[in-house]
Amino acid sequence: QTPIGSGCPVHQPGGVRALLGRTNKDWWPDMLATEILNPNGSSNPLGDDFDYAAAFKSLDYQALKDDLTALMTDSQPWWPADYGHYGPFFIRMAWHAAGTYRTADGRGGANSGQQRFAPLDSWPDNGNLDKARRLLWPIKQKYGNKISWADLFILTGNVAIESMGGPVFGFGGGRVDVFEPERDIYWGSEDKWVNEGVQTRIDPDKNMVIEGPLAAIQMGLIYVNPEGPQGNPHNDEGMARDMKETFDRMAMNSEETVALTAGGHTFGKAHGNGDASTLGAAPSGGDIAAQGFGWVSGEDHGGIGEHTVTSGIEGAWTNTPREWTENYFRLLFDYDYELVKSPAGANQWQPIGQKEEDMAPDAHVPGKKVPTMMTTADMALKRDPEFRAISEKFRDDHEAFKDAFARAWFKLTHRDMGPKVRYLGPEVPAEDLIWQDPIPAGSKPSDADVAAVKAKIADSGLTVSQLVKTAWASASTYRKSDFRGGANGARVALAPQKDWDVNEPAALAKVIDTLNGLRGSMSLADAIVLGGVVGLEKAGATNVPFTGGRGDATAEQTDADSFAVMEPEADAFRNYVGKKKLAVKVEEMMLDRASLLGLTVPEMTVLVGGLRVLGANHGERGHGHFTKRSGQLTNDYFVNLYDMTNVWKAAGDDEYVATDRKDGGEKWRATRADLIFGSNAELRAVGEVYAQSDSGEKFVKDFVKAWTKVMNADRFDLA
Ligand code: HEB
Repeated sequence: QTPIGSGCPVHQPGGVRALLGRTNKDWWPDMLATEILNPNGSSNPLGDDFDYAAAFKSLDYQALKDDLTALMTDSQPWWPADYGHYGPFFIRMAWHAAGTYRTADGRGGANSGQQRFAPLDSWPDNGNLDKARRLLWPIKQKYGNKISWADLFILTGNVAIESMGGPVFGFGGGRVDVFEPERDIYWGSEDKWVNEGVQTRIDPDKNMVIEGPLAAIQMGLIYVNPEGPQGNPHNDEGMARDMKETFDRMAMNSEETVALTAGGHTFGKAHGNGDASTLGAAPSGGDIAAQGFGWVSGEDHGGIGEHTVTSGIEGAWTNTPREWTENYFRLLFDYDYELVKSPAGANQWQPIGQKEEDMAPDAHVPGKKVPTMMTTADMALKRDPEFRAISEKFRDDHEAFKDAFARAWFKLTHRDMGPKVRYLGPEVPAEDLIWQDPIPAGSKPSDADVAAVKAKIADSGLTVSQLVKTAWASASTYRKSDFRGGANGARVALAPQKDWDVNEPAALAKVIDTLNGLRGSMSLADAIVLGGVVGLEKAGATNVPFTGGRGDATAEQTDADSFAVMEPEADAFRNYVGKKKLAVKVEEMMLDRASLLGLTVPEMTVLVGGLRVLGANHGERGHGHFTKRSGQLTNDYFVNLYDMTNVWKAAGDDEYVATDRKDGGEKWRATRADLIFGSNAELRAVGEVYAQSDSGEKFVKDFVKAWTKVMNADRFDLA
């Protein structure tokens, strides 16, 4: 594992890290190890049969929204609302829930309610959001399983915006809660938080770019450091660069970035009116009596209300912090700003010579007026030339700003929900949006059509290897993290996927052409999957299930750039390694891909073993092709891998050769992705089951089941 700060050139954007990095146990050694009770799965108390979509449909949606609206102004003594309105606080909660999303692996984001768990509940940037979530508890308690926490966070953000007169584009429910931390998410390997001065992740002088899939600039932040790169308020260029890079990694362009930041900071205030050093531990390290609250103030006044310290920055952005107005850009442009320190010692910018009517009301002391402020990040919206042009446009055209904010907010909060068919509720916008990866509805082919196309594929001369590779290429892009990719839509036939090296473009095009020539009215997406069925049946499997009804997307419905981040740098299932030097081991990438496909260890194992003997390897690569009966679905892969007459030796970069123990003759070649099934005790234990003499039938059955799971992973239309 390469330490951060080494400037290692393999840390390129878009890379994948399956490593755990720093884990909750590393951060909080005293945390109760509940995971020992559920080593194989989930601690979900609702059980596998719980159908959230059905529960949501029985929700009295308007009653819930009315309760949320009332909550906005129902100030509680244990956490008094600024300006008598919790709206801004809840917007920040929703934005921080959604804002951990990153495009490279689709992980993070709002769709599972992760903000309730470590490490996110204790990230310095999520300071005091424990209170926001607790304010929602009576409502969650009242509506129970009909609204998930994950949906509630986002809906509350929407209601907050609406209740302050802001523009909202819509809401889709359907986020299913998890009940434990998602341990498959890599959040970085640094052992210090941002407030402990951890190294910032972009540093041109040290040749450093943000590592792998990460999207935040320092450990414990959602995006950028509000005070400037590494806290330096004078690095204008670096501030804008950090904002562009981090927002890009969560699928936002500069216009969306400006709209979101300005729109968000139209509301509310920052909190730094006190001494940050008196704050107690974050929730995950907090005292048991604090009952999940963190950052408890050690000061006599309790550190609430006017004394709150969160980011350490103090003050409102506008003179009207509980209303949607045009004041953010007006104040940004109408004043020059000077650098000042908040009471907590943070760098922030204050308007020079501010008129009294432009000052903000104090959040708690009636009648008191205080200067407004801007963070260094806000200042970038006028100091960076590209941001400035957008900001000026929004200042001059408020309707354009409103529309851009509403749309960007909708995208921010729904980007990780996948296709629109997954959205629930009465406020789902009718308009299709390109980032939803729209797919026209398919129609289910009749049994007769399926049989006819099947027969034609079988007679087409396409080989088992061609059919299996093509179906795998199509379906295996799926990722459960943000529900993108998969066979539906047949985007494997469109740019950029058709040109990905891993897909062997020329060979793929031939198969697609042939399938297009014989599929009749069946969608290409269905024909590709049906081709896989034919391939498996030719290889000896029987009763391979097929569920038609996929649609075909067009190039216009496909945002090629947003698919580019999904290109695999390696694919152990096809024994493929691209030209780019990998930041992590190929077997770690295999684990990462299997996790994104939602596979278990046995499913991953049986798929690799089966795909090898079917001839699914990339190109002509014979590595791991441990069989003399190519194209037949047998357990030869495991039998030969565990054969003690072989001696394995490294023969080059990620290449291994097996020779016969007696005569020294070469027998097989393999990669790390093969040999890991022999060297890792757990993978070996599973592989041995498939190599046993009693497993022939089980092997085929399990392979077909896992294969079908991958082929149908994106069939949300079936649920
Ligand atoms: Fe924000 C707040 C920063 C973006 C919305 N912010 C805030 C603060 C800070 C910030 C520092 C303060 C906190 C305390 O409390 O202290 N942001 C920031 C940054 C960024 C941002 C740096 C990037 C550039 N925001 C954002 C967005 C949104 C927001 C995107 C949405 C849309 N915020 C917000 C709000 C608030 C804040 C609403 C207020 C809260 C209260 O009031 O509580």
